[in-house]
Amino acid sequence: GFNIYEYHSFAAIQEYIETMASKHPELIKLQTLGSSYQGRKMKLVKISQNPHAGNPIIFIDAGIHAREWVAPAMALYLIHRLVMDPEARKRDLRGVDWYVLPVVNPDGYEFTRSSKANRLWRKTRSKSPISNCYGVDGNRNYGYQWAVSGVSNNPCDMETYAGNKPFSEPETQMVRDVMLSNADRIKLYVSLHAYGQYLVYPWGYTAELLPKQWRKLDSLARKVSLAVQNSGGQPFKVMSAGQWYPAAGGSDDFAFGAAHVPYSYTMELTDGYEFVFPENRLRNTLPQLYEGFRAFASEIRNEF
Ligand code: 0X9
Ligand code: ZN
Repeated sequence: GFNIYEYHSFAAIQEYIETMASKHPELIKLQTLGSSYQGRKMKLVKISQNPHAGNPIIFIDAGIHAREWVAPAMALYLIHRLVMDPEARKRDLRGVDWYVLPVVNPDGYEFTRSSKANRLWRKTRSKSPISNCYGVDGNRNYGYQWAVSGVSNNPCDMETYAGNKPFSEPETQMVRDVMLSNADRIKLYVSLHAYGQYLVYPWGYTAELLPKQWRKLDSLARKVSLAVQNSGGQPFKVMSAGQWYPAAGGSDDFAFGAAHVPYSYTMELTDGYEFVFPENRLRNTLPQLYEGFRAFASEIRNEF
């Protein structure tokens, strides 16, 4: 069987999703978004008790950064709980639909699994047309205030190369298209990352500016943090992404600024282990974090 408290290959994750969808066709619909640079099929998992109700959508993605394995693990755990736990299903699917994209950067993810030397790879795996280097930082590649801060324009930079233009990467194009084609219904977007136990909101591209709705973004984040803390987890540090450190071209800023998603966050999971979160801690940590998503859902359900 599939152990939800373990790290899995992209192929195993896909197979799990397919199996879940075929066992629960009344709850789960899969939408093929396209293929990654290296040809891996990207599937959006749509979980809904009533797809025709036009419920507000909570859109969660994970794994845009290859090495942050705990993020896809959390996204899969969300799917698992929402579908397999009868309590959670009744409570957390009421009045909201969940769209989950568990691995935004499957090529990078597989690269980090391929050898110990590559474990800390972050970027995509596209070949640069202007150098012998590989990869773009997907979270610098979104087309809102693209490249104005916190980026490198060197394709060989291992961390923050923004790409030669916004949305140069098929992977970020697919997330963009999910956001834009559901823009009227997505009320909450959360991009899962690691690490540091931060829950940050726009703007990310600058430390000088907060959205006029920042108090709402801030107070929802604090409720989520409290819910996680009340279940035994670590609280989140809550602030704007730019107050933490300015970096442009993030998916959170695009969701908020271009797709007009009213609540948009980057959630940096876990603290104390940097990027390599031990597999044997997933069993304790994922259920604690789930309580944060439960809190998200109850607020979104109430407000919209
Ligand atoms: O730098 C990032 O992309 C994120 N941190 S990570 O360590 N996972 O790489 C933070 C992104 C916050 N959002 C924006 N700066 N827009
Ligand atoms: Zn990240």
